[in-house]
Amino acid sequence: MTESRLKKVCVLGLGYIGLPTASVIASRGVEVVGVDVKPEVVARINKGEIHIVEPDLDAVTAHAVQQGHLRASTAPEPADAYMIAVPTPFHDGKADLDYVWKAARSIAPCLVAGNLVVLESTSPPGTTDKMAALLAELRPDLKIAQPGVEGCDVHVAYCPERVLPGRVLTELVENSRVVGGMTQACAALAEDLYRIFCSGELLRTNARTAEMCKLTENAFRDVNIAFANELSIVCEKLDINVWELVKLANHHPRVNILQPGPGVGGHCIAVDPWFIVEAAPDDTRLIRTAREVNDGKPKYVLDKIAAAVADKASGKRRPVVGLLGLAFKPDVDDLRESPALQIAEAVAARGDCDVVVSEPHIEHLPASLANGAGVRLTADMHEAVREADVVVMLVNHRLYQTIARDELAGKTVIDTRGIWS
Ligand code: SAJ
Repeated sequence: MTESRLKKVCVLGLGYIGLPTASVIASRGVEVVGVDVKPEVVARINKGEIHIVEPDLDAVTAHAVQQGHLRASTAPEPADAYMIAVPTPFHDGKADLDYVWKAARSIAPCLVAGNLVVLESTSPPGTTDKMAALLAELRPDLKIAQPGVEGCDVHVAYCPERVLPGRVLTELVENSRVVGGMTQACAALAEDLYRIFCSGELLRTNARTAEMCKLTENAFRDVNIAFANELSIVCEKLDINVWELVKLANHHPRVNILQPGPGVGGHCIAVDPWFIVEAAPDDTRLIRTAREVNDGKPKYVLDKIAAAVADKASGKRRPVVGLLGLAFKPDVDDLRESPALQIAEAVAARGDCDVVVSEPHIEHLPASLANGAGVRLTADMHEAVREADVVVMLVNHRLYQTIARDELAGKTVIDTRGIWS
């Protein structure tokens, strides 16, 4: 990697994206100040510890802090480049950009000529333009980049993150990045920033296209998972094994169907397509329907569980439902927007069955389940299977591959991930 013009970087938001990004840049010997509004997060990072679960991130962060390259703070300070990686939640059909505006307001007093400001947070098209306009309003003494107008004091760009939780450190470095500059010069300076740590291709475009590119990638995946989920329902009606079907169809050189599941979770794929729907509500029938298909899948699974519980109810004792997995996808501990958790909450609320939950990546049940009568977490997945009359496979964690077929004998099995198909 070449010597960068950018010697000090300020990263705003030390969450699932900001913290790994700050740590990786610092690991290249660049001075990094990570900023977060939560004092407890700042204190922890300054001790060389992390507050999120991501393979190997603890060691990279600890080393960067020990070497003096990474510090955390609750307030931004002057730097050469600012990266904004704050949450952009979606409420009531609208993207909530408050954290972006707060972050922009917080760095405005620090800006000097020659600076670069990059927005990484998932955002509706046009957000970077609005952020630049806000900075221009707050700092009339500086020429802040505006779309397509070359010649500025402060460069502005949009560069979406694209890393897969669980593989963040590898993908941060190896994935190609779309670098959307307000101007050519902005894109060139942003490219310098990403070259510090990124070995993938850096693909230049304008900010608006880069914003849409991020949304498009996740909507593409959502639409394709919806196709698989719809197929799984059709196949069940037609008495066809969907997993075998998908495997066979994928032998065609131009077919690549994704895997059906209990629904789509996480804070990206289940959310980002709505940003496109919000931007063009009358022209997004497919994207909206895909969201509805995926959001409808937990209810479909719940109906199957209800039928199985009714079938097992004998009058002598309450049937036991064994739920395997709560996370939003395999091999992570993240329960946010998890369809498995949504299903578990609804089963726990039924009141006509006991529930044994296995989730190898957590130590305590989340609050939404912890108070339910007849719900308990076990660290032993085999026990969850052994005690259950109805076994529901919700998350195909690698560890579950050790559950033998014999253990399922005599039980009603609802396998939403096809691991026993
Ligand atoms: N899922 C299925 N079937 C599949 C694949 C996934 O049901 O065949 C489900 C998962 O179980 C999970 C959900 O979809 O509930 C999303 O999981 P994921 O692994 O597809 O994606 P995320 O949310 O972990 O990360 C995505 C990635 N985007 C794409 O692959 C296009 C990642 O690269 C992005 O950086 C991330 O969103 C983000 O932050 O936007």
